[in-house]
Amino acid sequence: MSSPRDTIARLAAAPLALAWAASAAAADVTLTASEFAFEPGTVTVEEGERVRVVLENMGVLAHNVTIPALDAGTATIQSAKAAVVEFTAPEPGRYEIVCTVPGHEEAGMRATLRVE
Ligand SMILES: [Cu+2]
Repeated sequence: MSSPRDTIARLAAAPLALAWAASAAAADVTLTASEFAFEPGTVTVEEGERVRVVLENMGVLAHNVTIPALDAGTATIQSAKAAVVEFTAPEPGRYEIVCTVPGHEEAGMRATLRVE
């Protein structure tokens, strides 16, 4: 059972908790892979934001998501599987997203990470 005093303490702490949540921005992005493309072709996030990219492999071949400039990427996953890569958005600019399975980038598996 919580006493009225506990309730008052919780209410007093609430604005602080909300402020913290607002400053700890995070972006959830889903990228689908197929032969041979990523959808969407551009992902936009904000500098300093924690980014969580979920790769869904909708193709028949194995694919991955790799951001070479950030040294970040998912494992290479089979058809109908999903994988996650998390990173902190770097300074504003455009960063290449590719699939590193041989031949796939050349065939069109490229996207752009835009950091604002
Ligand atoms: Cu691929």
